[in-house]
Amino acid sequence: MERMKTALITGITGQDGSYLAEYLLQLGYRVVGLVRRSSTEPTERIEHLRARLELAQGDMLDPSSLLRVLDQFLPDEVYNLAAQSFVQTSFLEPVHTGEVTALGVTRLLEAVRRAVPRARFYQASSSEMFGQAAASPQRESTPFHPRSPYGVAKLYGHWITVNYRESYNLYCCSGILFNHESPRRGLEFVTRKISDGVARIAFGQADSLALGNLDARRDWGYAGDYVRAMHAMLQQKEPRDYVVGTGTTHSVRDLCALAFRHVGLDYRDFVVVDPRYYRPAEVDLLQADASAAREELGWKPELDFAGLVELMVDADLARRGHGARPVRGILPAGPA
Ligand code: NAP
Ligand code: G4F
Repeated sequence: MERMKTALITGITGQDGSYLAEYLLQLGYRVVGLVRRSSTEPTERIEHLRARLELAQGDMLDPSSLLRVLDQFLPDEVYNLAAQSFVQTSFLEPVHTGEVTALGVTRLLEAVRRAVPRARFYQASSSEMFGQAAASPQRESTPFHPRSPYGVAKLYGHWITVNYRESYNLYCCSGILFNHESPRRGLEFVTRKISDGVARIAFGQADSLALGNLDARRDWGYAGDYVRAMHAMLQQKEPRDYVVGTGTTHSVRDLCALAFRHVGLDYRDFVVVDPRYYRPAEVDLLQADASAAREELGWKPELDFAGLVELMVDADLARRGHGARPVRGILPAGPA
């Protein structure tokens, strides 16, 4: 019988960490999650998995904690999902973002190199690294031009991963993932802000929704689909980096139109543009060319954009409405 593999996930309390933990448990892995100390319980997204997970305290800012956890659990696979991941915050906290999202990767790679050099390592790189992209769609060879401290920090994390692969012959991969969303997405990101806003407006808990740049375009997919690609990258013969995305692009305005239409409302009656949500430098357009992931990993997304938006709005309607009747619009057939 094959030995049960151990996976360590940093960022297990985040959106992707929760879906990846679910997926790896389903595949029969022993799953260990790195969790940092907090004055409140940050484990809401993994509550349903708690009995099947092992959690270890550690922080991407503290190298000794990373080494201790690797020494203790000796993982076969390490998924580095921990980051200060919100672009807007990176303009307010550029140094902290660099410490966690950039240097945190080196701290973890050094610990891997010392404690478990044969472990396979996944780095959560981002389409934000393309930023003001020179070409569309973006593939692995498209030049990078990040437009935020977050994008710059991710680019450092990306290259240090490549460097450890080339310098020390570690099995390290970067997944350059385009935006992926779900009902577990943080409320500050635009998709979830909109799905939650629609639910609050439908139930009379708000009268409007303030947003920033409605013309920005993103390649939005479903987080549950993307964690399959992370795992597949660590099962190849040779390590390499892959772009992962749907290949379709939509504006924030398209997203609003679809989300409000799902409950029979017109977004133009509720959405107001508030310059507070503009960014000092914007990424106008992202669109993935994920041909390599499709061909070499056999990866493809299952849920399309409309399905994703409906899933998210339905989840927020159920969460906000508790089965009540909306005061505006209609309740779609989906949620009870
Ligand atoms: P997320 O929901 O914001 O989760 C981030 C995770 O990092 C949380 O578990 C957080 O812990 C943890 N973390 C933050 N600072 C830490 C520290 N100092 N030490 C240890 N853990 C720390 O992000 P996500 O959407 O799941 O994304 C996962 C990763 O993929 C991130 O690296 C993100 O930058 C990258 N990425 C995301 C997307 C996307 O569209 N979602 C696209 C490309 C790349 P707490 O719960 O304690 O805050
Ligand atoms: O949802 P967002 O905040 O995501 P963003 O900046 O694209 O970053 C996300 O995706 C990256 C992958 O490309 C990840 F690496 C990163 O960790 C994160 O998960 O904003 C999307 C777009 C932006 O152009 C923003 O300006 O929506 C625009 N937007 C317009 N109004 C808004 C708002 N964004 C937010 N968060 N809030 C608004 O009110």
